[in-house]
Amino acid sequence: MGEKQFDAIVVGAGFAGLYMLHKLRERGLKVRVIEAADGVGGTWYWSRYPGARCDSDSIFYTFTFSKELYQKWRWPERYSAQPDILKYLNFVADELNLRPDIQFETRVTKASFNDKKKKWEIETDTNEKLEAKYFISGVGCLSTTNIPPFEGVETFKGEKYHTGRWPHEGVDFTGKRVVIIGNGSSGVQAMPIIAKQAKELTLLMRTPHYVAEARNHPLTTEQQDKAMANYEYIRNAFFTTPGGIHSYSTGKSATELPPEEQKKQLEYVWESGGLALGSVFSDVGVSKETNFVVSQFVRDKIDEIVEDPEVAKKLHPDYYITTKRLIIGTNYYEIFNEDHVNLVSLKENPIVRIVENGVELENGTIECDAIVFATGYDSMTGSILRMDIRGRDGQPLKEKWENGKVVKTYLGLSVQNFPNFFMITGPQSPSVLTNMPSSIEQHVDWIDRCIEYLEENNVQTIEAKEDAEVEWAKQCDDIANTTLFPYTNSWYTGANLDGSTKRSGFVIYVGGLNNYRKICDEVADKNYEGFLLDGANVLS
Ligand code: NA7
Repeated sequence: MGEKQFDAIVVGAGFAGLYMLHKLRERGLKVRVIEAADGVGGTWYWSRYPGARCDSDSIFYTFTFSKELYQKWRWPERYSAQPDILKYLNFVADELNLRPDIQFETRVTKASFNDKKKKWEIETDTNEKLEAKYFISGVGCLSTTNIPPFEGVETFKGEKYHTGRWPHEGVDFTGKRVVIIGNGSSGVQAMPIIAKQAKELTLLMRTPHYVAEARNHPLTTEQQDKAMANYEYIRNAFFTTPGGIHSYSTGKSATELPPEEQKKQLEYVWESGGLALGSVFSDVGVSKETNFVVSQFVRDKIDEIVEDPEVAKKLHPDYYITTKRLIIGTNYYEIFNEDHVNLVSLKENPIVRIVENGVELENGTIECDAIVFATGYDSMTGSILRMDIRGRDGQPLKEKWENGKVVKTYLGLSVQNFPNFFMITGPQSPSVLTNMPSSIEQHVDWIDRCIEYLEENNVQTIEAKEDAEVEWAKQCDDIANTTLFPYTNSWYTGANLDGSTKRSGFVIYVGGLNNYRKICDEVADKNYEGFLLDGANVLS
């Protein structure tokens, strides 16, 4: 095999790319990971905004495929801060000696399937041409930043930042007037920290969101020891739970409980902190009655915390709780009691344009020294489509997916007409609703097992069959339609992006990681049912 020829090219050196490299290399394959940054980490390399922190408990937000690796690392806090996750991924890269097979500071620009050679030809922004049998995307669902096309954005004379591309040296907002646009997880985490420094902080809010208290705290040595001893319990969550994480639940619908018991349970999870508002009752995602009980509880909490009733009312979310990702924050609602923190509802007072000295709203201009865009990502498909991926006959993936508007995959893993192309945490998989490392391990293990099968049976190519894609899209839609998800516009449907990229169909499998895993395993057990295999020893 030549210097530029590989068995597999993997894009991205975050959790996904690192584990994929490890697995395939253990299988004896020649693998190269291509990574745009100058270090490992993926999202956790770039997202260095103040307060950046994971919203899964750290003892679950970690690899569990190796007990030895799991037990070698101690998480310092209940929810890991970005620098600690980045340290962890560097530790993993060193422990598994992954760096020699990662090419940093390189971006894949194009990948085309050559039907004659049955190989992927990969081009990079460093003008290299590489060849591989397998082309695997580990680019993640939330990595291509979205700055909405506000008129005049280039005319602003102050500082501009996006939370997902924060300067590595940090930013000092002391004495500055700061406007922040966006109150998703990133904005909610950043605001209390920025508020401590800034002379004035104004949130321009399009949709109020539900924010549960994190109750983050350092982990004591005793708690860390317990996590190590509980390795099997933690690993088990990756396999048996819908979210790949254990979360407190009564196992009952709120409607089965008297109001005082509902309140007691909700108070308990509010005080314990974290994502359990979404799991305390079994049917919060499907029953309007239960959903109302939980969402009203949060609205009541907002009224208790925020002193000005007008401001509190503006902060009231009105969509079904958990149909957008529940946000985990620390002292978020509290900052609105501070005199120098202002809230503008964009529904009442929309942005007209960005001007030299601030943001012009319908009812006047807010002057500022810095604008923080906490406006999220071109989610699910943005990073995949940024690469010019071409399948058989040069068909661009962009064309097949109509620029991200219509996603067609089988299991979120494979695409018809794109042989030997795999996606880790791709659209139409459950990943964004889960603890990411749980989904990543499941995807990587499945792809690895598939490649083992192909190699052992001398199969040249594998790809989704067209009818399997149609059926999978239908399955994703059908399951979503039994829940409250379709009632809410969210980035799950691409609705946060302005312009042409709104999607049809539901791009997440909402049936849970545990069920998804079973489906994927059954497909493999049945010699890759729904896939077209082209090779010597198997019948497709
Ligand atoms: P999110 O969750 O996508 O949040 C983006 C925020 O930006 C959200 O409040 C959006 O409002 C707002 N936004 C987006 N476009 C606009 C425009 N045009 N005008 C005003 N406001 C806008 O991204 P995050 O980075 O916070 O979090 C991403 C994930 O990271 C999160 O789910 C966790 O998994 C970790 P909207 O709510 O759409 O009205």
